[in-house]
Amino acid sequence: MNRLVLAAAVALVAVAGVGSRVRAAQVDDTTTQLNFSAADRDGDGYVTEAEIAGDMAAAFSNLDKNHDGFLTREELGAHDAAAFAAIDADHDGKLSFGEVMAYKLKQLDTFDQNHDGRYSLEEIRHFDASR
Ligand SMILES: [Ca+2]
Ligand SMILES: [Ca+2]
Ligand SMILES: [Ca+2]
Repeated sequence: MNRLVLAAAVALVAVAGVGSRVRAAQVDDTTTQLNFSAADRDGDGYVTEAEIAGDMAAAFSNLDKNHDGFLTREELGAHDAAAFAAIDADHDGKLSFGEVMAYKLKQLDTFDQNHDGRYSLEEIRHFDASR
């Protein structure tokens, strides 16, 4: 369970583009597959938006140290200021879960190649390769 939450947290940090040290370590295919199977909760071979939301909620609450429903720069640690600003849609200096989800879904959207609203491992591989 801890490993799953950690994987989700790493995925969130990587997706958020914060923590450049994490991102500098190339996402290898094993990591992609582990993250994918962790996210594919019902094991049907596709990650849906609902499954992503579940995954993100776990990662989000893990990072939200003071549990106020927002992630601050302090809570995220080392970060890329430009990436933070890109996610912080209302520019209040903190990230709501809605902002993080919207950002992730927007990023993922272009990789939903057959536009069925879910992501296969192959589609996620393209996503990871693009980062
Ligand atoms: Ca699934
Ligand atoms: Ca917080
Ligand atoms: Ca905000």
